[in-house]
Amino acid sequence: MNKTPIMNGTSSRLAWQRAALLAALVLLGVLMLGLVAVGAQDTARMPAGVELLAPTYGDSVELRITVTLPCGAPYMDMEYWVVRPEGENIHGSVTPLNGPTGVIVVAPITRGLGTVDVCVKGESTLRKCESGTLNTWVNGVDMGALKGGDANGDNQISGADLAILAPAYFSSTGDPDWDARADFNKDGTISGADLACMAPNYFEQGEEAPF
Ligand SMILES: [Ca+2]
Ligand SMILES: [Ca+2]
Repeated sequence: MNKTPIMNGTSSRLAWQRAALLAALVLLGVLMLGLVAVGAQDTARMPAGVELLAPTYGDSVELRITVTLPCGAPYMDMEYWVVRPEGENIHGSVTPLNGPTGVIVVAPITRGLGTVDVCVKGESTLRKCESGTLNTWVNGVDMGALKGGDANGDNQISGADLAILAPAYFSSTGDPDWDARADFNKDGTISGADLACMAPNYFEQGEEAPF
């Protein structure tokens, strides 16, 4: 007779424990679903963020102008022009461009793909122009070797340049008759090497500046 109330009490405690366990499991389930949902949301956001950071094709490109300096000169001040049918023209300088083969990097170019005209002139070279294209992220145009001997920088090689070289012949840096304008190969002396740099181009004229 005394056992029944005890059994009823135990049964009741078990029922409460089961109900509490069930409630805890339901709560845990809700929390887990929430975490999965937040994770999914973050994953969904990531590609959009990456897309926004990446430049769109054609918005910003780079032009690399390769120039071979005359007579193996190791460096030379260089001026460059980039002409485009659409978008702004570009005019700049590199002082000095390191050689004997140097690369002028023009970047970023922001608008308009297609053909470009590129001209370069070294401090003692004739101006040279070539065509290039802006079709991809990094574009190259090779100007080849520039012709040296323009001591006075007027874009032609003539008696006026020889008249600068002649009085400085056989001089070295620091000598009273030294004239850096005639040191076409930039070796610190004015010698037969500079005359040989100038001679094949005598009477030649460089291309006109595009703007
Ligand atoms: Ca000249
Ligand atoms: Ca020299």
